[in-house]
Amino acid sequence: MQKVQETAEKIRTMEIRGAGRIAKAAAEAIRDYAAGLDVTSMEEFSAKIREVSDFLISTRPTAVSLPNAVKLASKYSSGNVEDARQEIITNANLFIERADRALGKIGKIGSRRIRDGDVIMTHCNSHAALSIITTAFEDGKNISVYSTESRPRCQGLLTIQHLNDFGIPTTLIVDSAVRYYMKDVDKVIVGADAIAANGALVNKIGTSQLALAAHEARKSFMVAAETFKFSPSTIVGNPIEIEERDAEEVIDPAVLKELSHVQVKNPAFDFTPAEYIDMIVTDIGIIPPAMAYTVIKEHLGWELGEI
Ligand code: RUB
Repeated sequence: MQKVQETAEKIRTMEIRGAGRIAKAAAEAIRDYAAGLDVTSMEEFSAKIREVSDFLISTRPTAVSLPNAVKLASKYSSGNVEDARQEIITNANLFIERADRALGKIGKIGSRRIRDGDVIMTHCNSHAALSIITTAFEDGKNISVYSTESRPRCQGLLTIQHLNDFGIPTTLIVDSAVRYYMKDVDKVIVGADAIAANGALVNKIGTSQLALAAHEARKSFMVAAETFKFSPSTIVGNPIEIEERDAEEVIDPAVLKELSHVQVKNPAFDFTPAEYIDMIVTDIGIIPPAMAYTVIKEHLGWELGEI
């Protein structure tokens, strides 16, 4: 349980962050927990796996990759503890391998949509979006990037470091400069924390501003998302919860304490409606947002009765 608690803490404090990394860390934690679980009955085994799954899922509510990873990794059919344990180890490893391969596939598929000379704007720090950008660059395309700062946690600083390591010409801008620079951009590429069944995107707060500005300027808006970022429960209308984080990420608590009429809101993510999204680059190909339901049903393997 100690490793599970450590992983949960790292996800909560964002030492492990980004929907894809969170999902892989959760699968690893379930796998290692199952491997070391000392129980005498199948009932106890099932109860403990369920308890740990629920605990991990509660760490960051918006990243749908987390429940998807936990569900796929902790799947077993055997009624015998040793066989069920083995099934979980195999399924978790399979999930982690697929997640790693998915990033490469998204890079390959998405980079075909990047033209030589393209100027790309990105937001926050998405490994999937960066996979497309760096693959295009490694294919010899002469591209450059505008990266937002992504307040309050400034994940944009991770993005510019990554792009700099590849030698990709990059401009860092503050979040409020998105519309100002959109005229200089050819396309926007962002990642996803979740994709709803209706094709709406949930991603870092401010993503919908990029989408609106891109729409206004008639620039293409591309989302990079592994299939495990699609949210099955949205099929039946369940909303995706937006994580509200601490005020101290935005303002020094000592300063805030003196401002008795002020409150701080700090939502970590926002919604971008499907109508602003031109394409979603997944590991199984490029889809229009309207095809999100098909991905959930046919590629994630969720049936309506399960939700
Ligand atoms: C990260 C974020 C990323 C998505 C996709 O938010 O919004 O765009 O998670 O990332 P946070 P990836 O920093 O709050 O976790 O493509 O790496 O899964």
